[in-house]
Amino acid sequence: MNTSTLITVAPTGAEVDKSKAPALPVTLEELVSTAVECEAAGAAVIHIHIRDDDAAPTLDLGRLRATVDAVRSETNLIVQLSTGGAVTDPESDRLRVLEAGPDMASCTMGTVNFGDGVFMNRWEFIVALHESMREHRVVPEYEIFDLGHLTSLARLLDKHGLPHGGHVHVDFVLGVPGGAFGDAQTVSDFADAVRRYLPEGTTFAATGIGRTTLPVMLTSLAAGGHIRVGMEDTTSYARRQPVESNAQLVTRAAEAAQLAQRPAMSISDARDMLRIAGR
Ligand code: KMH
Ligand code: ZN
Repeated sequence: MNTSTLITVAPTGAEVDKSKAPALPVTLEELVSTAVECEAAGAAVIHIHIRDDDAAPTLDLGRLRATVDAVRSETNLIVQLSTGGAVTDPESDRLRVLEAGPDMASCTMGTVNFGDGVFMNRWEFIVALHESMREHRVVPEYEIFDLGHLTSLARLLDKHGLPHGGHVHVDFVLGVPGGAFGDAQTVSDFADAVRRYLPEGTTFAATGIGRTTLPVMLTSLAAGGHIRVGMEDTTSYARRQPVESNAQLVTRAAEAAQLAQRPAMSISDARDMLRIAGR
């Protein structure tokens, strides 16, 4: 059982509309102040998607570089860029994200229906991303939306070797319409599959979309896993109570971790666990 809990914040995402969730950080200034608050509340990793001047999702490399620099200059957080982007983003742009020089990047392990869209992740693309991350010395977080994505990860590691740093860390993203259910049994089943089929020492985190946030978070804590929270995944704090800020979600996650006697992991312990060199 892990002693402390890695808390990742995913503050923005690509799907939530700023006009419907005014607390969503979409400008660089909003993102940096969110990062500062979430670090103080107990987050160790920030999973970043950026927006353009119209608050639409973008993978513009110049903006990504400026974002990495700004978050690094104001916080010690581990900077994880999304290579998932939005469902409309081409593979070439998603691969180029690594050129912005993050500590970590997401790597989704398969295609999944994503609401009315399709989040496309072909096998050849996954292999290219995995290998490019190694070349760029970026530590992956493997995103698991469905059980078959764990099968693909076992195959990837078997055929193409361990990622940069040698540690394998996965994140279950549950409750997406088209992916696995966001409930306690699914977290337990996925955690069991990790133990049975992935390298010893593999760590997992979990996040639940929308109203699945709490059962997924609490089960992950009970199962020895880590947690991701943020407005990318939920904009409701409770029934009829919109999220006021990402820090509010991180604070609740840190309190739950404390209650489980697995308090929020320090950034330096997170770097050790994920094998990310210090800056
Ligand atoms: N926005 C989703 C299509 C990731 O960041 O890598 C993909 C996503 C996963 O959010
Ligand atoms: Zn994301």
